[in-house]
Amino acid sequence: TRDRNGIEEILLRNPRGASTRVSLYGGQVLSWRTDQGEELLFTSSKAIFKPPNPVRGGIPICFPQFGNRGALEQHGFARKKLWVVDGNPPPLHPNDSYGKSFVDLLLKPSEDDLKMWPHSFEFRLRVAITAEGNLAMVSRIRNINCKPFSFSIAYHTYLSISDINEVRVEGLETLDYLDNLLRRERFTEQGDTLTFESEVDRVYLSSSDVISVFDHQSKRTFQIRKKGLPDVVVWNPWEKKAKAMADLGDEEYKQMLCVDGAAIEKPITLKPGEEWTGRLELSLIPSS
Ligand code: TA6
Repeated sequence: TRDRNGIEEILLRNPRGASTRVSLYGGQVLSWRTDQGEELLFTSSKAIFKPPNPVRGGIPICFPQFGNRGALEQHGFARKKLWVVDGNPPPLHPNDSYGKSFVDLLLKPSEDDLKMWPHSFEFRLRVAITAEGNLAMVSRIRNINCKPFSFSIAYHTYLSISDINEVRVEGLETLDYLDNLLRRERFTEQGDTLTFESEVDRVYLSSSDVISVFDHQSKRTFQIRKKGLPDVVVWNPWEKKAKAMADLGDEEYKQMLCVDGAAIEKPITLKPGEEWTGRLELSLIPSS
């Protein structure tokens, strides 16, 4: 582990050298590197690593609310809280073991959080780097109190790409989506692949569990596999929005694309004692 601004970061490495780094601040994955040490996630050169700012990059966890419609601040509070390492988590499902290189983090609401969102929960996050070098994240959210609650969630995944003009996303064709740029109106994706020529801010609904992102220049193909996360957020701020964001370089929108496994359209409701599990696994498909 190491400290950045007094916040603990944990480095996970697999036998071949692939690695991921997780911060206790926000339970946020900050880095995912190949065996050769290439960084696969984007972090803004102007990211602010100082609470209570969210860190612009890696994989912030948007919980218990995605977006800015609802009682809470944009994307909820989980990404701004200090999580703790849980040395003795309840056993996970056998196919969630993900090998030996993992860390279990735990977030429980503080008194202040309960004032904002009066629901007692335990959010257990396992982050692992698998033997194959994949980045795996398993979220388990349990309702601890005496009344049901609902939440939306997204793994806000900033993929590092060479050039947004030469990226295409597959797995979203024919889906309906809510367009955040058009008052969240519902449309249907007409294209047989998604490419980018301007700002995109959409929530694709009920997608398949595998999404592929082809980065033409680097010949990299990211594969996003998810379980329990029916929706996919696709976001690129493009030039105008990027210039207006203090924690993003003016030209850096060209090197990032958010493709987030999420549950947004139909928030998840948990009865007391009930637990929800959401899984995300990112892999790099060797260039064909
Ligand atoms: O990705 C969807 C979105 O809600 C965008 O509208 C944009 O606001 C982005 O998330 C980043 O949000 P943030 O609060 O991290 O600046």
